[in-house]
Amino acid sequence: MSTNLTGRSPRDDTPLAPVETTSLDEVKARVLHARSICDTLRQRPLVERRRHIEAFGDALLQSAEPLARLLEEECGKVSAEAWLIDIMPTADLCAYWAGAGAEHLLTQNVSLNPFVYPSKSARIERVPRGVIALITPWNFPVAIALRNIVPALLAGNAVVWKPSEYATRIAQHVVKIADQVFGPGALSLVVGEGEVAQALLTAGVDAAVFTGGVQSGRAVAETCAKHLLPVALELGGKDAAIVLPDCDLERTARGLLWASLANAGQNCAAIERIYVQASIYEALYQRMKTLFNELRLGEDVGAMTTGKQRQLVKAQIDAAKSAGASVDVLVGGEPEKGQWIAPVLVRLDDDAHAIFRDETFGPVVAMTSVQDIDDAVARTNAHAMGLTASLWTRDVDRANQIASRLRVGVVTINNHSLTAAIPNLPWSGVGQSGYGVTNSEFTLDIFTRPKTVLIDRSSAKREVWWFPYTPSFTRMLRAMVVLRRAAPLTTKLRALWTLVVCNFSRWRRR
Ligand code: TXE
Repeated sequence: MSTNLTGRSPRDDTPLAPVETTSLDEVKARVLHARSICDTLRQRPLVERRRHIEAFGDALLQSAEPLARLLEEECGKVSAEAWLIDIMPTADLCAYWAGAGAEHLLTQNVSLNPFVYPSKSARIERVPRGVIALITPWNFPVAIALRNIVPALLAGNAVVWKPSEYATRIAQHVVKIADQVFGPGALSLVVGEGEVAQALLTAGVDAAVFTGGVQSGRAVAETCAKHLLPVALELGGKDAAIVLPDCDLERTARGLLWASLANAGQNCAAIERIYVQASIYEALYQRMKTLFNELRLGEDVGAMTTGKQRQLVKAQIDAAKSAGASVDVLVGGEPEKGQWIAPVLVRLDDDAHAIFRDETFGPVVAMTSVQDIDDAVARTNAHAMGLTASLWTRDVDRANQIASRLRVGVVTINNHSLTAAIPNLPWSGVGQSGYGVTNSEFTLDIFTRPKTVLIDRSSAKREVWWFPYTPSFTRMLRAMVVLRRAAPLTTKLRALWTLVVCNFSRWRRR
């Protein structure tokens, strides 16, 4: 039986329009329908699919105003961030996939060694998987979803999407636009919580893409393993920023603040651990404190999208205070209504605290000093998650060397948390940050599979390796192995002679 998802706006507790959840039977029906149109989608020429992606991007931008309002109402974003993170990147994303990105879907002809494989040619086609299950979180409900929806549809798949229960109205808006461009059912929606997501995974889909927390990610991985379903997981992060003494202090202070607090810190690539070399620690802290106190809650920093997450972050802040951390709280307090947290700037003597260990996903800037670079690298790499990290220094050569030692999917030098918006750069995690790749041609591995087609135009009645096997054939194989391994020249010449003689006698029998 279907029920309604209800909710209140994180900004001011205003009730949100209820949304009907999808019953488990209806989930199966959506997947069946998606499968029924798979052939049609797959057979659309790539040039037509490219045009659709262009039109989809344009239609989304045409309806950006209502979309931005929904992002503010349903997720509590400040207006600037709704535009900056969820809406603006759509243009680049669709332009990339309609243009250079689509080239990666073209069939590749493969040249084969004509002596070993005479008269043969081969090609590799990128075949769509069929029906993709997409499960997404609430923090960037448009951007994260589109990074998967756009390449999945371009590749010729149908997508059945289970958005976060905290961002369903936004998803409905996106699906309505997709219906107009791709036709009904190419992108379809199922609404509900984890149970609906699990039902989707077991309803006969061909691959799954999940972005969300580690706990749910593990549940998804278990189900996919049971059903041998290919899956890409993008989970959380506990990103570190490493600050060297020769950094540009002003740029670094501003960059660290932004990347810690953008989207109220509800970003898997938010900076959650700042490791500063001791000689610059005090100066950096003082500058960050000044900039921090200039922030405006509600204009620069948005609300927490969920009450659950707000409680979790509050508990981490309280625990840090009890552990003796120095905590600056943004002046002005929190509005009475809504899910607000006044951002905090936390200073700790070491990183053995929950706020440096557990994913925070909230408006917290946490910093500590380190002895040297080796110390900073060791602490960064010690975490079970490894999504992104940044290095702040004027010495780019040195930064490049340090970057190669960091156990993360993305390293940014003198910046942080912008690469996910660049569609031709792969985004992936290490350890508990998941597996699978978002963006770039590498993401096509989850949306397509390579299919090899080999054509033989030989007029010979048999291949040398076909039955019957003879002693001369085995001698020939031995000679081929000798030719492929290190051996004295005389041995190689003897092998070559054997090969010619045996091949000739076998060829005569064709
Ligand atoms: O995410 P969930 P939540 C992190 C962040 C946060 C934590 C939990 O640390 O505190 O995750 O957030 C669906 N099987 N990130 O609770 O639950 C769910 O309905 C299948 C990082 O919102 O992981 C939603 O659609 N699916 C992250 C999606 O999973 C399940 C962004 C994500 O929700 C499921 C968000 C189950 N058993 C939170 N249970 C990032 N990497 O950006 C829930 N879901």
